[in-house]
Amino acid sequence: MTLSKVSNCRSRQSLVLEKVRADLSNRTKTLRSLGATFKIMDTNGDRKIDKQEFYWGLRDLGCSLSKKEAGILLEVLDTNADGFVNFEEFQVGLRGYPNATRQEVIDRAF
Ligand SMILES: [Ca+2]
Ligand SMILES: [Ca+2]
Repeated sequence: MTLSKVSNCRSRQSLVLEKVRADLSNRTKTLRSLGATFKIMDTNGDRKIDKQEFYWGLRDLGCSLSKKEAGILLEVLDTNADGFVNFEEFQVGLRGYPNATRQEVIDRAF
């Protein structure tokens, strides 16, 4: 029972992530558009996305998740577990790991 619950939860996480990746695919093609998307979601401009910003930001971008789903996804993306998604976590979550060249571009852009 417990085991199947855990695996259901895991597959739900990846389903939600796949949905968001698909819905945002046009916005994650280039680093520039990904950065713009991040800035749209970061409404208070502190360079990290909290739960509220994440939920409403995704809705604004046409990707409607429930608050619960948005919360699950934020936890998936929040790899350092500080409760926020920073740009690096956002980028890694939606595109995969940055290579060295991309990281340099990010360092210069932010
Ligand atoms: Ca913010
Ligand atoms: Ca984080």
